[in-house]
Amino acid sequence: MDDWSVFLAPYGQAVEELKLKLKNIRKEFLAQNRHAPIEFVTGRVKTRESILEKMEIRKINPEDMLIGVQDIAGIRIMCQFVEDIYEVAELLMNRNDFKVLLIRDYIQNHKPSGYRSYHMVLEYPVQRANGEMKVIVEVQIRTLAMNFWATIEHSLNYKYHNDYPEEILRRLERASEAAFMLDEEMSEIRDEIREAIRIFDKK
Ligand code: 0O2
Ligand code: 0O2
Repeated sequence: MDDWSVFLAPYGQAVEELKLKLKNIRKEFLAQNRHAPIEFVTGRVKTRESILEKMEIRKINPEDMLIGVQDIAGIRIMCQFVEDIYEVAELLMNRNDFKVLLIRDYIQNHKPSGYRSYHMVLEYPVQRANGEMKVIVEVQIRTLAMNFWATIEHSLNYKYHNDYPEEILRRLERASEAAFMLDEEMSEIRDEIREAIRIFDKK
């Protein structure tokens, strides 16, 4: 193994362990016939090339890499409803197998690009052959609609490198608002369903 593989190995372990734990939360809800606030989970470890590229773009010195690049290990949690995002965040905050270091709520304050998502930076302890090691993990929690928008925008970025023509920028903003309205509509429907169940249960 080269130096990078050795360096990245604990990050890979953290991602695998967290994915398993989060998927189990979903299973637990479903086993109890409850609505699962987690729809699905993905995870990845940033590649060496991608880490170096981010450092170059953001002018991060090598000694500041661990502070400057907090998403070497990344987990993405997809939810059906916006309310689920906050339920998942609460669940994560109450756990004692890792520490939540900081939260960035890009739902209450969406990015100028139109990006919406709820980010948590965790300090996750992994058990290695030489003892415990604390790894920084970025968790992004978003609805399926937010994920749809972010995935498309991310792909477009490969072509435009953040330098979008006015027309594309305008369309992306509109698409972001449309995705947000879709989430709001779905939340209304969710409330309707809950209300219907309550009425049905009373009968
Ligand atoms: P299931 O129950 O088969 O869906 P690994 O290969 O070990 O790195 P993993 O989890 O297999 O890890 O792959 P990854 O890429 O991290 O996560 C992909 C998971 O997200 C897969 O689930 C996909 O099925 C699931 N997924 C992707 N898109 C969607 C979607 O639109 N809806 C739903 N419900 N799930 C999606 P698994 O883990 O294979 O489990
Ligand atoms: P990749 O390719 O996903 O790994 P800062 O911008 O300095 O306030 P920082 O450290 O960049 O903060 O973290 P931030 O912005 O909280 O989260 C960074 C990650 O969020 C990005 O990782 C993306 O995954 C996602 N993200 C943030 N803004 C956008 C956006 O406008 N569009 C999309 N599609 N994703 C976004 P990377 O490393 O930039 O990219």
